[in-house]
Amino acid sequence: MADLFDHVPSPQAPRVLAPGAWLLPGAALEQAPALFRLIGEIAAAAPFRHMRTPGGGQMSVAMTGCGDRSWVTDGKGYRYSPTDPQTGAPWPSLPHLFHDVASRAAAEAGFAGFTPDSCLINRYAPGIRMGLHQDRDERDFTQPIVSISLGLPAMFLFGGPRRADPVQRIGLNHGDILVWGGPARLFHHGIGPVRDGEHPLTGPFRFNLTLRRAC
Ligand SMILES: O=C(O)CCC(=O)C(=O)O
Ligand SMILES: [Mn+2]
Repeated sequence: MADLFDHVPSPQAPRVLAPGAWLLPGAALEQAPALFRLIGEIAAAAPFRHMRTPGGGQMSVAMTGCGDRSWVTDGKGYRYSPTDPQTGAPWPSLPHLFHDVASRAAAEAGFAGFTPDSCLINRYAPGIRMGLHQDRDERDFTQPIVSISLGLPAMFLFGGPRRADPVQRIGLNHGDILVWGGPARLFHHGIGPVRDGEHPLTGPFRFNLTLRRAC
């Protein structure tokens, strides 16, 4: 009967991508259904939206967030806001499960004591990508970024401190966690175009939870 389970994904050994950067394959598989349910609850209060960029464009990735503050962009720039500009209300609180999964992953990657206060939630439809960028709107760069992937697979582009540095291409699957901090904290990164597909949990989408210490 073993072959019945051959295709059930399971956590695999962590892989170092650069000093301070780790891929933890399948580390959130067990919690994925609960994480996805919580995304639905958050989105009921703070709906996914396509935010404006300072340059007048629009983000193609749909976003929402939770926590004491969440990342926003509009004509005034990039920043963390304690309230959802769309509703004027505080963001939904950061679920304990988000906190626990992220802080356990961070510890596994060598960042013990990570206490996120913010989570940006990204939703990618097929064809949508995220260009190379740095996460640099947080106050304390000694704190890592923890990124949890759910649903459709994607290609993570992981560069270096300079925009022109060579880029590694790392396949991300449902339940994978990435952690980058320390010497890799300001490395450029992005997501290649998500391919068409249908995931049993998330349907035609990839979701990404990015847990941060914003303040
Ligand atoms: O979707 C991802 O895996 C990366 C998201 C990201 O880099 C961000 O939200 O800043
Ligand atoms: Mn980022």
